[in-house]
Amino acid sequence: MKHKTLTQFLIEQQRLENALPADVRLLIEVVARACKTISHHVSKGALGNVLGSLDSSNVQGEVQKKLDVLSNEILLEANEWGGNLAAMASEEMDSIYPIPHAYPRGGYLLLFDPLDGSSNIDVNVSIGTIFSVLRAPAEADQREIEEADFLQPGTEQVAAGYAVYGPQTVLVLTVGTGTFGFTLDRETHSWILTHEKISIPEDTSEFAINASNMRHWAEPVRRYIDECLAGTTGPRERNFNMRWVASMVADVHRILCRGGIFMYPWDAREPERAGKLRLMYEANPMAFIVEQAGGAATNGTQRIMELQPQQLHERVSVILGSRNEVERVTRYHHEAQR
Ligand code: P6P
Repeated sequence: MKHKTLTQFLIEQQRLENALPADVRLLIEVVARACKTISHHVSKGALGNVLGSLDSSNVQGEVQKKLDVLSNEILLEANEWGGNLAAMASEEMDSIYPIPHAYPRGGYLLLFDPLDGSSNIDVNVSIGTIFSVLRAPAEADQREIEEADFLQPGTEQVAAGYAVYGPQTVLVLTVGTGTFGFTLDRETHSWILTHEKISIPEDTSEFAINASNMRHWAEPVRRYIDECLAGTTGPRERNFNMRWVASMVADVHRILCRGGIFMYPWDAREPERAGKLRLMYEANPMAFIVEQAGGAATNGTQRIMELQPQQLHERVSVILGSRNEVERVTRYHHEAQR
């Protein structure tokens, strides 16, 4: 069977679904090529002198891994010259990165977490790159791009995707016409369509949460997980399984492949923080990908993609995956508010 490459898929999306402006197609091709380079460095591990931490921290105050910084640089250098972007933003950079005046400026904004799951880098567990594409406001054409131009709800995304660097390197992508997966063929170095129109089962018996935080959870989360743990002896009348990779990309990929619910909810450890994960370049792109695959994504009470961002690096509570389970957890939150 002739395999369809990412390039052929994107051209067809442009032609058949009219879903893809040429600038966005170029952007996705360039990001995908950068992910190939990141995959190469990740797979070299200790042989490539890329493991371990730097003595620097990112805007989140987290110690930066060598691969975090390298991956960020790869994405910046790959995307700054193309003429399709006005600016970029990254988990690894305090402020936005306007396209240098040496290059032509385009009409899109690219946001990314260059290497998500950093705690797993040095122990050979799957990690990934997450990205989101927004339009630059038209009125910004005549002025410098500002951080406020990025603060758009997730419903404004024109594309989103991730690359998971695991036993296979897989690129998962949506441009609003469904969610598709491409496996990197390491012999031809091509992205090959291997997951056509991914669909998340509406029901699941598998939850993903960091259970060590149990005593800090809000009541609705505690209620939901307690019911799962009660299994056939409780109100759900069936047993549940648990997975927690501590790499959002790996957990979300499993859910896209076989269903499940992923939860990183608000907890009382830092009550003023809405959650751990970042809205603009983790939760929003993953929510777009999951919704396009028939799943759901809320912060416990609201659809994540409808949240109005207030800050570039703001955090959010994340409940996403199989629609019926996400709706149940969200219902428990609404019941607790009454
Ligand atoms: P914890 C990785 O650092 C990350 O941002 C997500 O990819 C992952 O789901 C979460 O944090 C893991 O957090 O608290 O379990 O280490």
